[in-house]
Amino acid sequence: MPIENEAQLKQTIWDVVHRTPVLDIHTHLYDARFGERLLWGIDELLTYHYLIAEFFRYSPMDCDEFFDLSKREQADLVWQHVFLENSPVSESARGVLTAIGLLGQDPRSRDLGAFRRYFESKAIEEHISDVFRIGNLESVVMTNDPFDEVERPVWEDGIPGDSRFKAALRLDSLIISWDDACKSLKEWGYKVKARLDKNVYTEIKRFLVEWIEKMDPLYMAVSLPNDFDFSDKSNTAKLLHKVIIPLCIEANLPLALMIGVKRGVNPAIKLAGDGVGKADIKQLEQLCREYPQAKFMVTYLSRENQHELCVTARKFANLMPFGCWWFLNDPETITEMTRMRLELLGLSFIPQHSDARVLDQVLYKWAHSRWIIGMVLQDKYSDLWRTGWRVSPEEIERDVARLLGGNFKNFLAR
Ligand code: HDL
Ligand code: ZN
Repeated sequence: MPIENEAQLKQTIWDVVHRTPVLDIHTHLYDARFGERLLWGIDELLTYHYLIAEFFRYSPMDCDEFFDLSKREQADLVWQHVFLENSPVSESARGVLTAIGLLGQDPRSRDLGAFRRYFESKAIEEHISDVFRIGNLESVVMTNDPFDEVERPVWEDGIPGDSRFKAALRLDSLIISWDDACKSLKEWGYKVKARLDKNVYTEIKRFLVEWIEKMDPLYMAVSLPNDFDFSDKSNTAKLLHKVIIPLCIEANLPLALMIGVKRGVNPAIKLAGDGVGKADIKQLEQLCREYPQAKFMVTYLSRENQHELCVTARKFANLMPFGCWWFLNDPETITEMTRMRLELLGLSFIPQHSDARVLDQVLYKWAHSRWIIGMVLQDKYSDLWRTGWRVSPEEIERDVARLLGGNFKNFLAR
């Protein structure tokens, strides 16, 4: 049925954005096979490191004293300070309430005990299916680390996984701290030494090929500090050029570069203590120019890098910008970035990923993002409408499917 006017156009966009299943391309979720690594429930939601950072802004409590408490005691304190004594207006706090509301709980009750009883009444497999159904998720991509002592045995045992959870091979443990990784690889029987040379590169490649075999990852990924220099003589740079990028090309796997984190700005608050720095876009320009056959999925952590990422993506078709990462994952910045990307890149980008660490977070992260992406698309298609160009409902479905998963799948298949 053709769209007759702007009101119908906006309604069609809204409906399509909300009924199109999402492929969530970067999360820290795990399927049930990984046991304790799969976080879910209200106490995990309340002790998300984003909320812990906010707790310490309200409470003078000593950090070590807080972290010595049980998860439940920490959650009680976050609930008290971030939700009850101050209205939960931040994105992370509001998100908890959106998530439990979508699960049928009543945030108006403010009854933390009732929320806990709800989650205690759920079996994990049933809960996973509920979350995927309510969140309208096609699948999520995990962050998988061969050096993680809980993950390793699960992969080595070859236990079949849940097809809704895809793998991504995360490289930080291997290439950011090569000296530590080298010790582990030696223990596992690889002929490596701290000083990198051709033979060591060959062994590292063998290690990675074996893990690609085990995990069948959709891509490889690494997060890099804002001041990382691909051309320097660091082990990380050498390993990227000598092993990682060539292997990504050979295996036709994208390399996801997540650039701009300053790890441990305040180590006292642990995971919550990482900061952000603006990176030099010249690094990415050089990389895309030097490796035209490689496929780079890139997200920057600094708001100040977003426009130049869009401009650089206009220069290189092998560069796929993705997501509103971490400190950018809030309505104000998602709106700005999505609008900028549509205006500079059309539909050729991946607007969002959840980065969820707790299963239930995908509910709020995607509910909030669908709302914003829907609002921005309504604006942009209205702008298009005013030129006299007409779009059909099928074309809107095609376009939205690309943004919420199709562009990622096409980039993998390139
Ligand atoms: O390096 C990453 O993948 C980041 O997303 C970190 O895990 C960070 O702690 C995070 O959870 N951001 O949302
Ligand atoms: Zn992440």
